[in-house]
Amino acid sequence: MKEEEKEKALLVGVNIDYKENFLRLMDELENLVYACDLYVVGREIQNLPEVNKPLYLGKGKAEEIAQKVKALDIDVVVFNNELSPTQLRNLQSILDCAILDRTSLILEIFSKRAKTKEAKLQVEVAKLEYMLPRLVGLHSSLGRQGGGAGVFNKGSGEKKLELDRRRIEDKLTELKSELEELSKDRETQRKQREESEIPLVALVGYTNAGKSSIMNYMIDRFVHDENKKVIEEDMLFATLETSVRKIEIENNRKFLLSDTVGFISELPHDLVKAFRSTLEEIKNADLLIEVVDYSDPHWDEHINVTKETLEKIGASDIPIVYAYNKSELVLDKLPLVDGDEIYLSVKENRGMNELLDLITDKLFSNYKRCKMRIPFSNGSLVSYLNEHANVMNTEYDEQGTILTVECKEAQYNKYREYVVEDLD
Ligand SMILES: Nc1nc2c(ncn2[C@@H]2O[C@H](COP(=O)(O)OP(=O)(O)OP(=O)(O)O)[C@@H](O)[C@H]2O)c(=O)[nH]1
Ligand SMILES: [Mg+2]
Repeated sequence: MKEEEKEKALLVGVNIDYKENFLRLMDELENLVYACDLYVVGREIQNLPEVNKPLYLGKGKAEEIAQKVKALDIDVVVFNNELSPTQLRNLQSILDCAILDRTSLILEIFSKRAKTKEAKLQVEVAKLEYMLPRLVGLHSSLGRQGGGAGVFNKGSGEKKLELDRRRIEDKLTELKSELEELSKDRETQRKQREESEIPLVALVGYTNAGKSSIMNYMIDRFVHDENKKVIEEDMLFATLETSVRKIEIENNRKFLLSDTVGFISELPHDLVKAFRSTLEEIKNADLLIEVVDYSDPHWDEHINVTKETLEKIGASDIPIVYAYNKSELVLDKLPLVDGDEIYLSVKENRGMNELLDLITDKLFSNYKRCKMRIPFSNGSLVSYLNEHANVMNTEYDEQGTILTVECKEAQYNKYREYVVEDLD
């Protein structure tokens, strides 16, 4: 979309007690606004010792902004925090234009990007949950496609409140049960995966860090199927769904790799709740690859946010490998490996072998390596092991198939009778 065609947005933030990371959050808000296809015309910042409860801002400041909205013909005012229902209502009557807060902005982006049925449902649930307590302030309509929150409608302030709480609640119940059905399918898939005993590795991290780029690198190198590739793009929240791919590297070693939604500071609670089943994939991983955009001066903040989000979804006990990506922009010497941390660049294909070494080391170091001789009469075990363990070599003698295999301890114990040589 051309800039002049975009709706015009004014950013507003209250800096309480001169918070250190305030400007960073405002910059991030600006990126979110761009990701929402709006055009930023300016920023208004007020320093306050605390938020003015009924109005978020001071009254004078709010009126000043209202004049600016008129003078500059601004379509939407975007607030840096989540507004309470009262604040939203009061601001609406003073500003008389569309209002978004950080939460509804993120919801709006998610709703534009959602492609799969599940993602669409999840976003819609989160939007309705957000709307419910704010009905009076929003003057919204459910009639728009996808049940949009309607906060975008210019002049929506004059619109009559068309929706009652009851209708939203009914709709929520309906959507949630649809989601429940979908998440059952996902659960079945997950069980099958678990039974397959192939380890699951999940890419996690802040939005735009390069998770999908790493996923695509692995697909290019090991899957050789363009159709299996995922979207990677220079914008916040390019990925909204979970994709899982089976990656088979040398020695017949294999693992499942999942790529999913990125995190951001103050990710709306309702959204995290609604995306529970999408994020579930992370919870079940054997290993996390946390991708960090090391060229971003605030990379350490991003690590904190990721840590908090992982805690929220119950995934904080899983071992992590840190992949400091985009390092070519800030470091001369690449790659650099330091324990479980690696500085690399997917874009320049530097450090990817080292990353794979780290992953395989983490995944398979406690596997048992041995040679098994399996009688020809038990051909099904040979295929089982090929599917569910890492068969590194296959030979035959007159008594049966001899597999050089790397497998879980449980598998080793179960098929011990066939072991002819331990290799560890
Ligand atoms: N300079 C540089 N850019 C990179 C590198 N890796 C990825 N990128 C770029 O970073 C942007 C984001 O990459 P993605 O892979 O889509 O990031 P993501 O973590 O999946 O992002 P979300 O899905 O939005 O959470 C893209 O424009 C990539 O081309 C790298 O090593 N160096
Ligand atoms: Mg992505």
